[in-house]
Amino acid sequence: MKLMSGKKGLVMGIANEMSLAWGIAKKLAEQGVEMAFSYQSEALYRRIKPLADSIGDIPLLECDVTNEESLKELFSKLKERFNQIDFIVHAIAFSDRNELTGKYVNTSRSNFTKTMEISCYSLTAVCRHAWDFLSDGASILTLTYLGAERVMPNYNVMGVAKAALEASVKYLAVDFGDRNIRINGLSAGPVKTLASSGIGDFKYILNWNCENSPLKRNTTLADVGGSALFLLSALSSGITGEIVHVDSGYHVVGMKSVKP
Ligand code: NAD
Ligand code: IMJ
Repeated sequence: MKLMSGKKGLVMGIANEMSLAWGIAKKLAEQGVEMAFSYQSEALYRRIKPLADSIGDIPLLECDVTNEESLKELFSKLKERFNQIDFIVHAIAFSDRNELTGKYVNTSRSNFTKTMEISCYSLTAVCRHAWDFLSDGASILTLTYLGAERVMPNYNVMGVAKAALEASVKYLAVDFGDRNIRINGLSAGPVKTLASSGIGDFKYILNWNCENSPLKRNTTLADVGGSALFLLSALSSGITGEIVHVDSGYHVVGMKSVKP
């Protein structure tokens, strides 16, 4: 008997084979889940179709989280396929890359709003649309980063959005709690993905983490997938409203410096 046999759910935020959401989907597939993927735009379809095909019969549904109609359509299509769902993975973030560098104080009003809408409010919107569709015992997971708690160079408005996302996890945990539905955040260490490529000093950040972390290595997709599986399964039945760190550099403050 597999850990997630008979469980059904939705994974949002796969862009390619490096995506954290893909690491999670692969681990879930090994444990017998039935799932659907949602993807942001048509351009991504040809990238994620082969990934989905490699692990089973997975409906691919387009959904731009900034669009209420698109969210409505996503859940109505999901309802045609599943009676109820047992888990949701939310692995979505976006900010203007020009503002993920330099000083936070220069954040524009329009990018602040956009970043908050996509990277924070979308979780609440998804939960609202899923309200009647989640099973007793369901589990929701979002992805976050240490830059929510501490100032990380260049993370800027994304850090502010992640702080609000982490607070949303706590409020949502209370809203859903009396229905035995849990919601948690997984705070991952730096991993090379689309969302981290092109970020200034990213190689330096990876090297710093690798050198200074207790495990002396960086976080992998398998690490993220394993922790996500735990939080989405009944093994974590008492855990809700929490931010769990799968980040071996988390505890270490200013140890060895690593040349950029
Ligand atoms: P990624 O680029 O593979 O995933 C980001 C996803 O967000 C993409 O699939 C993209 O299509 C989606 N997205 C953006 N705008 C959207 C919209 N309007 N509607 C629907 N989807 C939209 O990169 P990733 O690193 O796997 O990021 C996934 C999550 O993990 C993000 O929340 C990110 O903040 C978080 N995270 C990443 C790292 C890291 O180092 N890579 C560390 C900690 C947390
Ligand atoms: C992102 C920016 C600055 C520093 C960063 C990151 N560090 C890490 C990330 C140290 C680990 C990756 N991360 C945790 C994110 O949440 C990334 C979000 C993101 C990335 C991009 C790049 C491309 C783009 N817009 C983006 N929006 C959000 O155009």
